[in-house]
Amino acid sequence: MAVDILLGLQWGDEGKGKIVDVLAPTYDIVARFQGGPNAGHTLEFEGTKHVLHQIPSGIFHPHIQNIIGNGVVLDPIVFRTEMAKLQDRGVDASINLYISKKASLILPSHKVLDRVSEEALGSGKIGSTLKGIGPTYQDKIGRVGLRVGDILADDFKDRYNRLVERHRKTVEFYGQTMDLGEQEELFFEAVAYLRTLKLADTEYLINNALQEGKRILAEGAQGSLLDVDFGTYPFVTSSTTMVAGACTGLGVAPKYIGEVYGIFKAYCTRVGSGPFPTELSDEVGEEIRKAGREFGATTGRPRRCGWVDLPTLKYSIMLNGVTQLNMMKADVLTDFETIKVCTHYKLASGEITDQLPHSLEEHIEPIYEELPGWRVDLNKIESIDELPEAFKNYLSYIESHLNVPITIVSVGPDRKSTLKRE
Ligand code: 2SA
Ligand code: MG
Repeated sequence: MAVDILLGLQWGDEGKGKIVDVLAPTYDIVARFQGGPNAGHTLEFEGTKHVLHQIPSGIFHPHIQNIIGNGVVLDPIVFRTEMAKLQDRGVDASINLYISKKASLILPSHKVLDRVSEEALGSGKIGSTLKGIGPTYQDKIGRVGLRVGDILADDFKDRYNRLVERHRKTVEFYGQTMDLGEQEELFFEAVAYLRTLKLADTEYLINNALQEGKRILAEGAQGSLLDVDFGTYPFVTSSTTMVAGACTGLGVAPKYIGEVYGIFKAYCTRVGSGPFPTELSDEVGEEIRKAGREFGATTGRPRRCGWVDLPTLKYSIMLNGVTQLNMMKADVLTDFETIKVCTHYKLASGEITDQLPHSLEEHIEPIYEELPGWRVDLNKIESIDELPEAFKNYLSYIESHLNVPITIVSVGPDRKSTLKRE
């Protein structure tokens, strides 16, 4: 009787969607607890690729109940498109999808606010996905936001108008005008569609399921280093992306938390602005980007690439209580003669440490250990025993530093390129 949690240990895009998809068949419920359309979870199977933004990655399995929890910010317009895309693939998500009445609603005006606020920050911008995430969470914490359950009230339109008026004043404060164009119409059409779905008090659904001994998987979005408290603030997203977020974002008591799967890539990427100690701004970084097809699943932005960074991984593991590690995209490093691993930082003061300083924005020199590459196309490998020695050494090296077992290794985008190591 537990809720297992799967989350990213880096800056997002670790490949969480793929692992949820692989683990999903053993669960009864898959739930999203934070974030919203800023997420892009890519799943590939039977030769096709599918990107999910707000809908949990268990949706392709008809026996699984999928829950959009109260901690999520939901954009009805994006949601409707997502549902239609699933329909095109023959998946009727309305059957096994439940949406918390307490989830926050992203209004078209939140997206305008997101853009205006980024423009005002100029070169100091966060690099947000412009999906309205920050402004919607601001309204939630400011206690003026609208929630999914509100769409059932008779005065929803009035409340909507009042909130948009507030937003209009803020936009004007920035010296801009708010033109919502056809977005408002699309929003109300999407809201009407949302009313036809299973809106629920999902905290009861989850807790009742727990009592019945059902298995629940909570699917994190973004990554631990984008957490609003512990990430590289202010270059973070506006939600709690760590384990604690699953408790508040679903209504689960900490005593029910079971396994915590920490997902990380064999290297490291980041989209948007902010510090990234092991970033490679040279041709090596470019090579990783090409080989790993590192472009944002939501915005298409090229991702910044670098070597794996053990101090940040240790930090994320510590704060999340990770019990199992999953290493993703190891196949991308096939062509490298040597692979670098950052084990420590040299801080501006000269101190050498494997702990994160207060701000990663200070000048940090990563200290690397260099390991031999494997030069074998891992993509073709179907069992753990066939893995080349050099790659096995890379795994043990990382495990010995992180003190958590790597139980899954992914060596290609497809479902079947997922090797279990237990
Ligand atoms: P936001 O939009 O307010 O949450 O942006 C704040 C920061 O959080 C980063 N962020 C992300 N980083 C990686 N992946 C994300 N999802 C998409 C994907 C991103 C994309 O899966 O590829 O397509 O570009 C994601 N969402 C938010 C963002 O870059 C800001 O640094
Ligand atoms: Mg992603």
